[in-house]
Amino acid sequence: MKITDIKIIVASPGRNFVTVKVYTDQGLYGIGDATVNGREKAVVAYLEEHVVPCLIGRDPFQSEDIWHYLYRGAYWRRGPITMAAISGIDMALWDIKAKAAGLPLYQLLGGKSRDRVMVYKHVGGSDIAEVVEGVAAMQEQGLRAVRAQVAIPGLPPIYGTGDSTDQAAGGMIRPLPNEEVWATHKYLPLVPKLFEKLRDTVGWDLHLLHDVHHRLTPIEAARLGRDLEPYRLFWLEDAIPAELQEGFRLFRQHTTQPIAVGEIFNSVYDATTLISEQLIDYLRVTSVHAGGVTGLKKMFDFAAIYHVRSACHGPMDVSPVAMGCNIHVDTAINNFGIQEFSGYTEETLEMFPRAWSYEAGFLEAGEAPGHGVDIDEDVAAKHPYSPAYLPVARLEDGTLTSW
Ligand code: CS2
Ligand code: MG
Repeated sequence: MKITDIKIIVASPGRNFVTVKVYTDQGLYGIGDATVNGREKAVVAYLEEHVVPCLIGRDPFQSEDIWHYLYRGAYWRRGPITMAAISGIDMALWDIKAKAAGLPLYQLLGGKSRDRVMVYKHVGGSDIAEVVEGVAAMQEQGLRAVRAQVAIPGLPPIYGTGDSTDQAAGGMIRPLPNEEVWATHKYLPLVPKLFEKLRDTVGWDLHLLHDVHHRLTPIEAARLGRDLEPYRLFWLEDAIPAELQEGFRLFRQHTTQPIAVGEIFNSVYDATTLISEQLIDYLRVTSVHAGGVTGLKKMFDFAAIYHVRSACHGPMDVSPVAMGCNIHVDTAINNFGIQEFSGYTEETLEMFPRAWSYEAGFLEAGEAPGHGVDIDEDVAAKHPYSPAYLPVARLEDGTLTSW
């Protein structure tokens, strides 16, 4: 079999998605996701100018060799743009291989280690009462795990704190990023109050999670971890900037709160210290940003040696194609932890016909050959690309800060 053409489709059914379609001389094609939120066109150029011309005529079954050809062969390794491009191609190649075998992708990755995968969804609100109500409603819908975020009194609405303005567009700002204000001293005392109220209301069976969006220093994160210990969170996510692997030593030594990180990682080298020193419990890499199915498998197998479990990033900017690949990997590996699933707009679901399904807190991969997700190009054509960005955060005195 030979690759004959590769098409890159950019569309915005509510969010911008970059989708790769790899064609072969046998009539089979494969689909991949190569979306980098807010930097979509950079991946398109990388693929069209530098990747596609090198792959025409190659054997699509050689996914491992093509992965290394694009990774090592480029000389310029790693980075979100390079790795999203590799991810998109890699997903499409695994899709072709599994379709040719007539098998769902998870069968090529070792078969089923579980029938369905546990997910967590998001609840936010402008005050504690609203969040508690939302989490209780999720529990009633059968969710086993919920991420809870609350707006911070005294600050204007800010991304990821749970204010309703944040939920509407998934936090994306058009056409250019706005600037938001962050104040750690207003946030730190609030979060334990939220989880105290949540435990009083929803009890101890439901898994509760919280995302800090990289906003604390290691010692601030240590304090938050300690203050949250009575409420036994499933995890505390992205408490400190993810690139400071050594900072997790300080954080880890002060709290028994399980720690999750990795949604911005694109290579195992981002996490070798974190994993080998057992500074984290959950690795949040996802197929679209960490090198596709091949990248995820390598990273989760390495993590398994140190008892670190998987927790693929799955917000709405991870397209249903990457979600499909995540679910197949989640189904096959032994060290699965949990899968994030924040849901999609109706238009997005219409644009990506799929075999995976969600029901009452669990996702199932489905039995269609390949990863089971396709793209409806007629629907895509109705939703042209529209620039959108995540916000930028500043401290109250104007200093630019992480989020
Ligand atoms: C978040 C994401 O899902 C999460 O845990 O941190 O929504 C993240 O903010 C976006 O993926 C950024 O594009
Ligand atoms: Mg996150």
